[in-house]
This record gives sequence, structure tokens and C-alpha cells, in this order.
Amino acid sequence: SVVEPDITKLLDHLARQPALARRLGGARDQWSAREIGDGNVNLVFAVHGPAGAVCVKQAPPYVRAAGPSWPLTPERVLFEHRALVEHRRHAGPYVPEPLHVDPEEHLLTVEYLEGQRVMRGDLTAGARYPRFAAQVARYLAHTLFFTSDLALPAGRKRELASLFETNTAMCQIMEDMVFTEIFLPHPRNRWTSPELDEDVQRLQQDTELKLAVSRLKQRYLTSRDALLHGDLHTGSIMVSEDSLSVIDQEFACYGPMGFDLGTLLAHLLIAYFAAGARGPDRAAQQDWLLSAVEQVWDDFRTNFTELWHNHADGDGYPPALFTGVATTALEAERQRYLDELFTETLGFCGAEIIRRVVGFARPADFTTITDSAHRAAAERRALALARALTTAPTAYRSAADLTTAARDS
Ligand code: SR1
Ligand code: MG
Repeated sequence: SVVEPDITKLLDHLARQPALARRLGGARDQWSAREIGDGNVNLVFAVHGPAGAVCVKQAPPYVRAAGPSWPLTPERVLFEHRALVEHRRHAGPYVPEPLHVDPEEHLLTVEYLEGQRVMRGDLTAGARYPRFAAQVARYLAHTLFFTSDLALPAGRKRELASLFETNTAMCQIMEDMVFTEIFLPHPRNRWTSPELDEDVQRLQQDTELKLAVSRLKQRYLTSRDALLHGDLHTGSIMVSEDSLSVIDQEFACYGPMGFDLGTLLAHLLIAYFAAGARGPDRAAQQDWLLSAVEQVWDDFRTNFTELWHNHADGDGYPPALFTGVATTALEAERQRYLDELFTETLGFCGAEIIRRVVGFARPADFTTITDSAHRAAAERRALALARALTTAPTAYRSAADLTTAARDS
């Protein structure tokens, strides 16, 4: 059972921080706090005062969705705060402003995102966002490029990476949940549709798939490519018609860029398959979701290439080595790098889809489909695509190949 949030303690905390108290305005007894979190890990409070509002995240010493029986270090708010600070330097418009972090009470206060809503909830209700793909692609290109060796001198990059090296407990959740326990008869595994029992059995005996996923796990464990968000699903994105913010950076770590890209594409594809199960009136949303999948990758690639042309200040690929005719060779190398990143992205995308169908953390996209047969059909289509992506990612040369495969799945 989850412990009840202590609102009095929370308001006392805010009252002790002059800058936060000023932002809320008025006196403490004019403030109101409401728990608004719907994630698996933390409690989230919206606090309103006469002059303004703030959002406070509280990390209890356990997993919110499981309660005290599953302990988890509350230090996670410190990593979230660090990632917010670093990512905001590179992708300011898309990362909320961190206002205060309390390492003793494990409370993180950030700006209140007026007018924005959690993307996943809106997607299940049929929403489309015309500016989403361009905005999130820009966020990804900037956060990943500017924290990589392409942009940073090696010493600075190592220093930065070392600040996230000990986010061990959060990384271990991913290592276990995404890459391992779904392939074992683990007590945390669950799937919503009993029709999937045989599919899960088959999956757990699928050596080719287990090898492919283990290869990806090895990348997650060893790569120090860039500072990742670490859990970039549609529940970590707040949106309005024209704005977007990326929240919930508690899983931040240095790792393979394809992990963030693949997670995001996975959740757009999950939303696509789920929308198909909700009936024919969702066809336009399905088209939009697949066009978003294509645009996220294509815009990311364009943005990232442009950043590499204009901000190659790091120790990777020193520009001094590639002057004159060698610039053509460097350009070919950039495109090879991005082709490989696309392949890696598809692998992680498949692994994320699979664990969201048969693992502990199943997304509302699927769980809110009430018709069990329709839900199972959508989940089976998602699983089929995911297996293909993870075991044979090089079969897809472009994002258009990916969306064609999704339609055919
Ligand atoms: C115990 S946390 C379960 C999952 O929820 C989060 O959003 C992460 O994706 C994690 O794997
Ligand atoms: Mg979260």
C-alpha cells in the first residue's frame, strides 16, 4: 500500500524557500497542493498560490506503483535535477526550469507547466499535435549532440558523464525490465490479455530475440555516447497545441543515443497499434502517428547533421583532420554514423515495445482498451513488429520503411 502524501510537510518546505514562497505569493494558508502524478515512480504535486504555481516532485524511498515493498533510493531526484540543468542548457524551450532541489527531503521543485498536458493521456483520447514531431526531434538532436564527444572536449565530457555514473538503481531498473526479466518467468511480468499466454511462452524461448536484446543490453551497459533522458515515453512528455516539455529525467545516464530515440518511437508505435483497436474513427490519428514517427527520425537526422557541421567542438572527429578534399569523406562518415544510429534505434524500439506488452510497466494506451480480443490483437501486431525490428534492424533503411512495416504488421 502506498503511504499517503504529507501535504503539510510539503507546504512547510515551500514556505522555508523564500524564492519559491515569493513565486506562489500571499501567505502559506492561501496555498493549495494537489497530487497529480500518474507515473510509476514518484509523487507529483501541483501547488497554487495567489501569485503563481510550482510543481513539486517527491521521491519516496520506494517505487510509487508498488509501494514500500519495492524500495528505491530517493536520491533519484538529484540525478533528475542534474539532467534538467544540463539538458536545459542545450534544449531550453523544451525542458522545464528547475527551481530548487532538497537533498534531505528528496523534493524537486520545477516550474509549473501551464496549459500543457501529459501526452499519453491525450493520445488515448485521440489527440494529434501538429508541432510535436519537429519539436521533439529538435530536443533530441540538441540534448544528444551537445552532451556527446562530437561537441564536448574529452575532459568535460568525462566529468559530465561521471556525474551520472552512480544513477545505479535507476539504470538497473531498465537493465532488468527492458532487457532481462521479460524473457524469464519473473513474478513482475504481467500482460493484460490472457490471449497472449502462448505468445509470451514463444517469446521466452526465442533464442534469436534473446541474443539481439542481450546485444542491446550490452550497449546500454557500456556506451557513454550522450546524456540520455533515459525514459523518453509519451508519459514523460507534456504538450499543448504549440508547445512541448520533456519531464521525468530520473533515469538519466550516459548511454547509447538510440535508447532515447528508440523509446520514443516505440511509444508512438504503441499508440498507433492501440488506436487501431479503438475503432475506424481513429484512422486519421493513426496516419498522424505514423507521420510523426517518420518526421521525428527525419528531422532528428537533419538537425543532428546540421549541429555536427556547425558545432563540432569536441574531441571526436577533429575538424582539423578533415580539410580540403577530406571534407567529402567526413560527410560520408557522418551519414554512416547516422545510418548506424538508425539501426540501433530500431533495435531499442523493438525491445521497448516488447517489455511494454509483457512486463511490469504496461502503458495506458493498451490497458485502457476494454475489449480483450481487440486489445490482444493490437498487442500481437506490436509484438510482431517489435521482434522484426530487434532481430533484423538492418532490413529497414529509412523511417518510411519502418512505418510501412508498422502498417503491414
Ligand atoms: C519501477 S518503474 C517501471 C517503469 O516505469 C518507468 O516509467 C520506467 O519506464 C520504468 O521501467
Ligand atoms: Mg516517469
